[in-house]
Amino acid sequence: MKSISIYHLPALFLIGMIFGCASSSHLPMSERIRVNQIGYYPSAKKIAVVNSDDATEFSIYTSDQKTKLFTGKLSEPLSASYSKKNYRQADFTSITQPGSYVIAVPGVGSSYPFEIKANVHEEVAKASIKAFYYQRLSAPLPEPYAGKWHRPAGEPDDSVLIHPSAASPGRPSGSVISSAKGWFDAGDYNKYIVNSGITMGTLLSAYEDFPEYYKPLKLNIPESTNAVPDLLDELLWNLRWMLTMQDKDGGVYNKLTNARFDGMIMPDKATTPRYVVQKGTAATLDFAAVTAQASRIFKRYSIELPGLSDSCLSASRKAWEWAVKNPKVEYDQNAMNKQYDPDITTGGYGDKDFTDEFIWAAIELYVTTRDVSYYKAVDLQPDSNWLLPAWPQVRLLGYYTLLRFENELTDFPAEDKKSIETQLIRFADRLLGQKQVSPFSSVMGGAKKDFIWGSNSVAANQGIALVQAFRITKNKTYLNAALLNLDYLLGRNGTGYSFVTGYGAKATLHPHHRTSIADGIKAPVPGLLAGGPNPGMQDKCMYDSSVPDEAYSDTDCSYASNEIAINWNAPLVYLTGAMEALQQQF
Ligand code: G3I
Ligand code: 9MR
Repeated sequence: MKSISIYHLPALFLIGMIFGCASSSHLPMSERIRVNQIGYYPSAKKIAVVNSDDATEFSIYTSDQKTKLFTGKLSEPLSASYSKKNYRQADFTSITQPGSYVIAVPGVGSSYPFEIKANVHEEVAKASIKAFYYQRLSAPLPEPYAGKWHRPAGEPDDSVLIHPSAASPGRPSGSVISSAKGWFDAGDYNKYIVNSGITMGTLLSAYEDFPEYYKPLKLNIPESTNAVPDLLDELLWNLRWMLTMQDKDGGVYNKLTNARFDGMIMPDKATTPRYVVQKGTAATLDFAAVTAQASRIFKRYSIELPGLSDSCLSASRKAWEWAVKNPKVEYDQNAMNKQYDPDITTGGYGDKDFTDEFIWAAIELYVTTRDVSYYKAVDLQPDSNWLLPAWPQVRLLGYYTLLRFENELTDFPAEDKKSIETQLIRFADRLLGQKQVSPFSSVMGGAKKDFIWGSNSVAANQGIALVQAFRITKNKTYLNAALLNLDYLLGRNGTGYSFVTGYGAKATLHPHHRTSIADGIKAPVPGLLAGGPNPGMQDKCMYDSSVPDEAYSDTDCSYASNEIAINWNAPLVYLTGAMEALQQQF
């Protein structure tokens, strides 16, 4: 890649301020200039990309386009890996002066406005957590907390039917349990343990990695006045639900669901019968991991939440024991439907391989209890094939935990520690390697396989892996790359959208999210991360492009590219929180 030259900025800035440079004559906004639409930290890397064959120059103006601060040279054209369009980079890292700006490119137009300032991602970091509040079931969302998105309670889930697939001696088919609270999963109103597992693990890890950042963070939720940090209060809403999903024998139901997806209605209008469905090994182990991790975190809050930590730990142990006795119970929805009625056609989250879930649960139990028998119960590193966390792939969550506590774990063998650290660095270096091929300068998009259903969670989870590598090496290359992936999510990408509802001049407006569709309010519920480009286009909706990094449809039809989901928002929470917490390092 050719180096990008910029004029001597401080001098130019000074000249601009003294003489007040000419206005750009208000170039029209052009979506061909891609920026992080929220903004940049003063001392961080700042890149925009411009889709142009022939432009050579760019200028930075104040966002009213009245004052030009400087002019710089665009890079040579870089051909995008999939669309083959020409993009040129504008590197304006040297601008450190806080303010609100646009980039203007003659013949192209001006960019969406963005800011340069400290704490620039604070609002989006908070909104990404508050988004979970908007997903709460079983309680109304009053206006003081929910603003214009206030609404009545959805699904009380206080009398949920035991589906025949879930019948057990104490709980025959058709009997009723209470399984209230929780977040609804995504655009649909169902609650799935497997997907809650990675979501909760990611949120709890954000807290464990950055407690000093999260402790004072206020989200304006009903619990904001208590002594528990708001992030923990919010995830407690889902934890309380998860705890109800364990049968008396320790096994955990895969999901709480209606038989089929609701129409596009508000949650209080969704009143069809709800079932808990079949226990399974993946759900039970994910539950064991989450409750073990929650137990050690909530131990510090035993005055505010008496007994919670102990209940979590005993639930976790029981779940582990069930899974050891039932190590291969797959959730195969089609097979289940052949055997039982009614048929269940909502999300499957059907995983077939439980190796990673065993490793994650064993590690969380070991770290919480310091009982080395959990650690020894699994082959910790069955292979060196590291895969980014995703709902069917949770092994890395366990490794992150081991590294987080490595200095406190007296029984953690030095060779295991060394080998996990080495593998993590190798993994992060592989991610950095992909970055070279993307004109967007992000690791995200460097490989075609990044563009799966929920690809934006790939970008966020890559960011987390890079933050983990930074934590153990203190090498800022990883941290810088993590921030560039956040830039990707907030607008510097092949589509030009900021994928977080409510944040960015051109942000996702029409997510496949029943509440946003049915509430009669123009603006979608804020802080939600859209799934993102997915050339699979399984929803058969209208897409502007089928190119991997452009195959995105901002229509509420598009569940394959424009749904939202808790397991996608959680890594956004982590990544935005980490960038805010670590911003002094840039
Ligand atoms: O398992 C194969 C793997 O072997 C292969 O290498 C890979 C290649 O792409 O595909 C893997 O399967 C994919 C699977 O996710 C696991 O990643 C499927 O192609 C893909 O269609 C599937 O997408 C899932 C989608 O449901 C459809 O089942 C998404 O991950 C998952 O996030 C999404 O979840 C839905 C819930 O079911 C219902 N609630 C909304 C939620 C979000 O859309
Ligand atoms: O709304 C559903 C969404 O939450 C799921 O992720 C998606 C895939 O399972 O399915 C959506 O529901 C659609 C169904 O699968 C097919 N008929 C249209 C439904 C709503 O668009």
